[in-house]
Amino acid sequence: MVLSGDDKTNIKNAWGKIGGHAGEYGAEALERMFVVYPTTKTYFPHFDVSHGSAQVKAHGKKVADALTTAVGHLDDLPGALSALSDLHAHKLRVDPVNFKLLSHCLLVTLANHIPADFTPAVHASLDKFLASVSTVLTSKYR
Ligand code: HNI
Repeated sequence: MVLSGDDKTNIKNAWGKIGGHAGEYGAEALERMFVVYPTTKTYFPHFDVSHGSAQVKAHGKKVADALTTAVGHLDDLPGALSALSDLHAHKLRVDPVNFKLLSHCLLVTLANHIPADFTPAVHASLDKFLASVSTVLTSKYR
């Protein structure tokens, strides 16, 4: 998956629109994932996944911060996400299909919050971005 110059511009612009809401949106995406795809909860047996959970809010912020880091390193996602890649592959062992589910929920969340900016072209660029991040986070499985 190669991000074009236009993709990079679209991704940075869209992320810029999120401003200080990244953590909140990350938590909303997680909540959507847990509600819509309940099997994803099996990775979080130690979490309170109910609506408004402080754990989900805190984890949403972590995920969003990692994505912010990724947006800042679009030319070197493997380098920027190396430690997270080790964690997801070697320790957490999250099945790669789940990354598509979270990515979808992130897109739905963004579409709801920045509808005017969520054009088809921006949607496509964000989809490529999340697919690229997911590829990196699942690249050390084998
Ligand atoms: Ni993920 C921990 C980022 C997808 C299950 N995950 C993290 C952390 C970050 C993170 C950041 C915290 C690391 C730390 O504490 O050092 N995860 C991301 C990103 C994506 C992603 C950017 C994809 C866009 N993770 C997923 C998916 C699942 C998942 C799809 C499973 C459905 N992640 C976890 C689990 C933890 C985790 C489980 C540990 C949580 C905890 O605190 O115990």
